[in-house]
Amino acid sequence: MTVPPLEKTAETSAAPAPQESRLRRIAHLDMDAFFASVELLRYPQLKGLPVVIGGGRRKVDELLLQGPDGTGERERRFIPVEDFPRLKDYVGRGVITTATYPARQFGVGSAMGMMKAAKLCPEAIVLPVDFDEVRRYSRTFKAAILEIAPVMQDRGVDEVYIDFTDVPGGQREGGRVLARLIQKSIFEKTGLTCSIGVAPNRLLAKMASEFNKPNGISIVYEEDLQEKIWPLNVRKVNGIGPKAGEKLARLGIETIGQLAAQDEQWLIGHFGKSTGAWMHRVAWGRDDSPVVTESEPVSMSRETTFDRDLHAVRDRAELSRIFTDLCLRVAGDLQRKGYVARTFGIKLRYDDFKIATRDHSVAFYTADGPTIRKLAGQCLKRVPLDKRLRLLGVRASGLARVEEVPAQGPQRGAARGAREPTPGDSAEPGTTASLF
Ligand code: DCP
Ligand code: MG
Repeated sequence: MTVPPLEKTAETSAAPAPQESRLRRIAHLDMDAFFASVELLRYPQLKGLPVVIGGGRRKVDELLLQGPDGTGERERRFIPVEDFPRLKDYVGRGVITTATYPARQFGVGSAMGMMKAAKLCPEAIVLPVDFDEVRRYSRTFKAAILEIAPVMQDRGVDEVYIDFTDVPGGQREGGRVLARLIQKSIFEKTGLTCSIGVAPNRLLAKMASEFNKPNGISIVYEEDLQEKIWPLNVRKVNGIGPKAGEKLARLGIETIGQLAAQDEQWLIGHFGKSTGAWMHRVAWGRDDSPVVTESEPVSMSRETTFDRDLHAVRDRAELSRIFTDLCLRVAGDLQRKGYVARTFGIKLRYDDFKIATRDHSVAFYTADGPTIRKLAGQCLKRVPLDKRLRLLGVRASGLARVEEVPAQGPQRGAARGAREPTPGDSAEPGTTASLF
């Protein structure tokens, strides 16, 4: 029997409501204590204990596997808790990358010096990060989301935005039903928990995902602005950093509500046209930015504006330290995100606001900090360094995913890079610096 066309028409009109009548529902998902949780999968005996991730890449794994007498192989999950290294025994200048929630109860957390943390929680177990493992889980949890909701924006190793608006179930209970499904699927595939905030836009979703951490869901509607968002500190707005936060505090503005109460023109007067207007918008919970399904990044960079202008000769030591730090940060970003690069460059802004950039490509890929320092350092020889500097930046481009290029020893790479002739090396005699 054939279906008459009329019935088809009837079916169409009974289809789900058109897009316009749906609420925009955007989720922000953030993994809980991510690097630490990944370690707990490997060492389940540490569950519920204070654990911090930090310190250099030590051979903790091998030491643990061998046991105290250095002989024999031990299975990871049977290694006694007493054998793990403790914070109280740590000596060095390392900082904590993240901490499990039991460790956070002692006041220990991200970016805290390990020796300082040891005073707060001496018995906390210390493990180094395993970037390969972290990346593997990062890919797995994102793949689990994409099976359920196709519009996902990657925001780094442990967080994503997801557009729930047109996903089946995305509107039910304001997004809670779909959020639960995603949490369940991620847990089944990885054994890891995450927290999800669902809101009318990315701005509010990002704040909401923190409300019920760990393993929580929180749903925010437009009408919740006053009750749930306005009491928060302005620093909870993604984009208001320490400097803007301090300036707002000096102006007597601590909460988002206080920010919303300010006249837009007054904010523009203090922060400039675009930032002032943006602050006013975000304080009122407005954000139209779409969830963009991104392609691969083309470059990764770090830059810093100095507190005071620095001179290449007189402030050489300080500049050199900052430059090295930027290179190591770029290396860290590449490693964390699973990339290697073969073009490295620098950016300088002089005290007259003129900008100079140089870059340098080599025949091998690397994400090694000292190698990047050497290669970017060569670019410095090709820029004038007689004026004071306001800003210094380091950029890596020509990226490839680490698993897509053959393994190469960074030392060999560095040596080759250093020997490569670079056009323009002879420019600006007298102002070139082997300084850095
Ligand atoms: N990370 C880092 N350096 C920092 C902060 C974080 O390398 N200064 C790493 C370690 C974290 C991961 O990034 O595990 C994700 O950062 P989050 O801020 O999301 O922190 P966590 O996932 O660890 O904890 P939370 O449960 O608060 O999200
Ligand atoms: Mg997280």
